[in-house]
Amino acid sequence: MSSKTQKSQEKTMLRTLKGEVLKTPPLWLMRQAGRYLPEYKATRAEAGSFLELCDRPDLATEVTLQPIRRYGFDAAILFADILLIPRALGQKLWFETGEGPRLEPITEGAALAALNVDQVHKGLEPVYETVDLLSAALPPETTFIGFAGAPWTVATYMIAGRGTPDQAPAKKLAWEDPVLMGQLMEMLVEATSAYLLKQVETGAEVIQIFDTWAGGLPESLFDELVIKPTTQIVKNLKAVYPDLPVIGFPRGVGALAETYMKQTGVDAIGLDSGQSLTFAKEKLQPLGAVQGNLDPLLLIAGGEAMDREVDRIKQVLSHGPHIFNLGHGIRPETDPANVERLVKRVRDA
Ligand code: 1CP
Repeated sequence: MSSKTQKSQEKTMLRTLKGEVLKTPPLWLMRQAGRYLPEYKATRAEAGSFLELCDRPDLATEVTLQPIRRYGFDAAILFADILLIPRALGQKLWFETGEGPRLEPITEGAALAALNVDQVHKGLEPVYETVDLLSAALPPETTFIGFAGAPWTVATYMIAGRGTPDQAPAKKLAWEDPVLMGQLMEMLVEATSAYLLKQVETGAEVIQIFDTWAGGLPESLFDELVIKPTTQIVKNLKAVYPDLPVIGFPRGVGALAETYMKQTGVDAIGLDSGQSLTFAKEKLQPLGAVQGNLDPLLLIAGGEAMDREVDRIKQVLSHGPHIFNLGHGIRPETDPANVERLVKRVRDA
């Protein structure tokens, strides 16, 4: 074992992912780099646009480091976006100011055939350079998380051409044209596996797979669109890096979280704010580490209400491996002082 590996084995996040139960859980927050921080807004303004920020390794590195400097989180997550994969496959991507992402929707075979999985690395080169810069720049105690969107969640944007409240366009396509849906899933499994393997090769120590829209799928679609593609990606990653810790975040899946952990082979699972902590303690922690699940709105409210919930989450999950986090990303209107208070509470109380 090299000295670099030896040192990284001691990081609290990696220890927890291996099943160790620590008195103080490691802590990081989804979307910890983002618009609630004035320094993020300044760097984003310097970049000119969100996509330009993703494409500038120096600036993407800077915004990844900002919350680490400010709060000393135990993990840093690569600054990028789940929609960079469709763009690298050849689908046009842009952001409408104040609205969100837009893509040219994929509704038929011809649009899918125009995408090219063989060129995926080329479009993602700036991300790999960011990973490389970060693996040299991060403090030795900070775990470096790489990530990608899960095929189903990425497909919901590729098919609708934008974010949707109920993912109806993608669900409808899955029922109406399962063959096309299957081909899209296959392409995304291949591209995502290649993307994540390259992130690990370049320096990421942990991988998180974001399946934001996994909730509310009928069980047959859940199996086809969430379980199967995720299982294949985990298998592809572990075939090359057997010890790589993988965190799955299938948001909003309730009791199916247990099936997800058992079938996909992930080492840990992210808990959304609606997940039952008793269920997590009894059914999920015996299978691996759990991560979550403070309500991001409570981080806006702050104060003693937040303190009480932090204490409750820590207490209920204290008998098994636990990574403290939110149930979803930090919202832009969050006061950075509340994040400071949260960090103190998790670590000191
Ligand atoms: O204005 C801005 O600065 C852009 C806001 C923003 C940011 C900060 C977007 C656009 N993406 C990101 C970064 C990002 N996205 C990260 C970086 C690391 C971090 O700090 O966490 C990560 C992990 C993501 C992942 C992501 N992007 C997800 C999955 C997690 C989640 O939040 O549910 C999803 C669904 C996206 C799509 C996306 N990108 C951006 C927006 C506004 C959205 C949501 C679109 C929608 O559904 O309305």
